[in-house]
This record gives sequence, structure tokens and C-alpha cells, in this order.
Amino acid sequence: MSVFSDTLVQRLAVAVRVGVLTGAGISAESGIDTFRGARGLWKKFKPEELASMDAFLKNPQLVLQWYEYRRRIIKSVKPNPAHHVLMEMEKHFAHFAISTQNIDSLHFKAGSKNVLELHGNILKNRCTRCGCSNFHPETGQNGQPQKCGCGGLFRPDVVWFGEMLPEDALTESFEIAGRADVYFSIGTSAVVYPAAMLPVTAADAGAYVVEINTEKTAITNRTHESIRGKAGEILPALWRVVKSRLEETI
Ligand code: BV8
Repeated sequence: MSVFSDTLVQRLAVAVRVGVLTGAGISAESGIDTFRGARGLWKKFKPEELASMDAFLKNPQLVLQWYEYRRRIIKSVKPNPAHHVLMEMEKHFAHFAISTQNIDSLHFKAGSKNVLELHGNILKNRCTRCGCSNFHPETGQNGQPQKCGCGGLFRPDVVWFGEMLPEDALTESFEIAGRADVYFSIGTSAVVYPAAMLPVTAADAGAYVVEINTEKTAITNRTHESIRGKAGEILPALWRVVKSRLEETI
């Protein structure tokens, strides 16, 4: 008895357009803590106390230390089997794209090309005033943010709470969700907007929406199929079943 419905396997076997939303859970098996889990990054602090411009201006050292801490972890980890399967899917389907909330570059490291970073990328930083990007660490000697030539401060090139998401990435993500035959929501608690609207948009537009998560989420009831388990185990197993279905039909 497969953990996957025959509908899902069949839909994937004939799908032309597949979209994916990923969150911190897809990187958990690479060794990056999620935000809201038991050992979550935000256990000690609330998101607003760290991932917002107010927090940065109020206590730049604390915020920059948090990002430096996360950068060190992210630079030391590798993609896991879930990232690798999505890279294989991109090669198989005629139209395939990942909209990720993650800032860890692991989809790119796994070889995925069509990746839309909705919340930016922790490995880059930019000036708060002129927006120029600077690949030097944004902290000076004393842990204070480095100053740009224009007088602005360097900050991580990520989207903080209260900040707009990159318009092109967001618009394209909603277009992909609106046209998908199958739409995955993988490793996200689906509580952060507007990213959390993508799987619901896909469902409303007629896609077969499948969630892969170790727990129930805020959108589980809006998906056609919610598979409990680790993305690094579920995705390889699902892809094996789909590939054998494709071989049967040759
Ligand atoms: C904005 C970058 C305009 C920085 C992050 C309605 C519409 C629009 C906005 C809002 C709205 N309602 C509220 C808002 C405001 C706010 C918001 O959504 N607040 C929430 C908390 C209610 N949104 C914004 O401010 C956005 N900006 O919309 O601008 C605007 C502004 C103000 C007011 C209105 C409009 C900007 C949001 C972006 C914030 N930046 N990150 C950084 O990373 O430091 S958010 C952060 O949360 C990360 O990006 C993270 O990816 C994201 C979501 O979290 P998840 O990825 O889902 O991670 P989480 O830990 O929660 O869950 C992990 C899941 O994985 C769990 O379900 C777990 O069970 C599962 N899991 C664990 N292990 C595994 C697994 N699953 C599978 N396998 C495993 N092995």
C-alpha cells in the first residue's frame, strides 16, 4: 500500500506544469533549524524582535549577530535528498519552478536553476539607503553595521517583516501557482504571508495541491493530499514511484 494516492502519482506522470513552495522544513535535514520548531531559531526571540527593520535599528548588534550565527551554519551544510529530487524534477517537467521562503541557497547548491527567492538571501547584503550590494560582512570591528559610502548601513539582503517581497519573484510565483497542474507545499508552516497564499491560489486555480510536512499546518485543509513525513524521505520515495509509473507507460 503506497503512502501516495494513485491520483497524485497519475497527476505527476502526466503533469506539464509543476510549482513548489518551500519553507524552512525542507532544509531541516541539512541541519538548519526551522523557525517555529521545538529547537526553532525563534525559540528565544520573537520574529519581530530579530527579522525587522525596527529590530535592526534598535539593536543592530543583536540582529547582525543572529544573522552571522545563521550564516556560519548555512555555509557549513549541504543540500539533502529533498533538494536533489526537486532538481531532478526540474529536468523532467516542461515547466517547473520553486518559490522558496528560505534564504539559505540550498536549492541553488543542489543544482536547481528556476528558483524564486521570496525572502532574499542571507549570503548577500545591501545598503539600507542606496541599495547597493556589498559582499563584505556587514559588521565592522565592534559588531556595529558597516557604513556604506552613501552613509547608509549594510544589512542582510533578506526580506524582513513589514517589508515588501521582491515584486518580480512574487508576481511570477503567483503566475506559476495559477497555472500549475500539480503544486507542492513542502516544509512550511504556511503562517507567513503573502507566501502562504501560493498553495491556496494554486488550489483555487485547479491545481492538485500536495503538502509534505512532518505536522499539520495552517493550509492542510486546503490541500488535496497532505503527506506526513520528512521531505528528505518522502520526496525520493514519491519520485521513485512516479518514475516507475512513467516506465510502465512507455
Ligand atoms: C509583506 C526572511 C507587505 C528573514 C522571513 C497578509 C498579507 C501580507 C502580509 C501580511 C499578512 N498578514 C500578516 C502580514 C505581515 C507579515 C506576516 O506574514 N506575519 C505573520 C507572522 C503573520 N508578512 C510580512 O511582513 C511580509 N511582508 O507582506 O509586506 C505588508 C507589510 C505589512 C503589513 C501588510 C503587508 C514579509 C514576510 C517575510 C519575513 N521574512 N524570513 C529571515 O529568514 O531571517 S519569514 C521566515 O518565516 C522565513 O522566511 C521562513 O521561511 C518563513 C516561514 O516560515 P517557514 O519556512 O514555514 O518555517 P517554520 O519554522 O514556520 O515551519 C517549518 C515547517 O517545516 C513546519 O511546518 C514543520 O512542521 C516542517 N518541517 C520540519 N522539519 C521538516 C518539516 N517538513 C518536512 N520535512 C522536514 N524534515
